[in-house]
Amino acid sequence: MFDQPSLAGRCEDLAPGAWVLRCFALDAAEKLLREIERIAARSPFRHLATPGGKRMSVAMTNCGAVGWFSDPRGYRYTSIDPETGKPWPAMPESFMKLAGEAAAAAGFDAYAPDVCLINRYEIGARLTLHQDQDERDRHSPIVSVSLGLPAAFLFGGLARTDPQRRVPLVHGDVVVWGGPSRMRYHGVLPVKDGEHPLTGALRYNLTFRVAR
Ligand code: MD3
Ligand code: FE
Repeated sequence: MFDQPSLAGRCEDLAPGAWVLRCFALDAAEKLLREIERIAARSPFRHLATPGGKRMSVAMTNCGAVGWFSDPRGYRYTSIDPETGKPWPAMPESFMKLAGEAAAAAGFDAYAPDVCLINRYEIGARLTLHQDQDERDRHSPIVSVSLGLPAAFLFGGLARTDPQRRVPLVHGDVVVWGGPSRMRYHGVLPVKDGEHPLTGALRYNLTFRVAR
């Protein structure tokens, strides 16, 4: 599983169960960005409040059968976008295709995510160290796709205080987090000032999950 010859040079293993697929989403990137615009036209990006009442610096929206949401009552998945009162936009075919191909490249067959959380980072936006533990299914991998400005990703262990590694993630990189890496602590350092030809001063990250 770690040394598939067809992926030599493209598939880096970060840790058991975690693979970086460099450039995997490059060809699809422009199509993905157009889909993000269509999704955001129906369920706009918003800065959610944490249960502690702080405004998150990352703006978020979702597509799929459910969407991730946070407010002073807590973190949860909802089938209706609380801001529009309507279902979250459907997951585009191009999202499903890319996520399925990435999961398969890392050895996970028949990947069927029911949500794609879309994060939008302005310059300086960051994600503090956390675990993704709001999904009922903790066995299926999470697939993440980076678009636009680069970022430094922090990759820790299963305890908050475990040492962290910094992994640079650039436009087109895809990461698959499964098995023993699924519950690792992780975060994103503040995005540095810059310009990307396709996104300007923004970074986007898609995270596909099996939530229900
Ligand atoms: C490692 N997003 O939305 S994706 C998140 O770049 C989130 O926007 C980051 O963390 C971003 O929750 C990082 C990479 C990622 C996602 C899930 C993981 C890394 C992970 C789950 C376990 C271990
Ligand atoms: Fe996360």
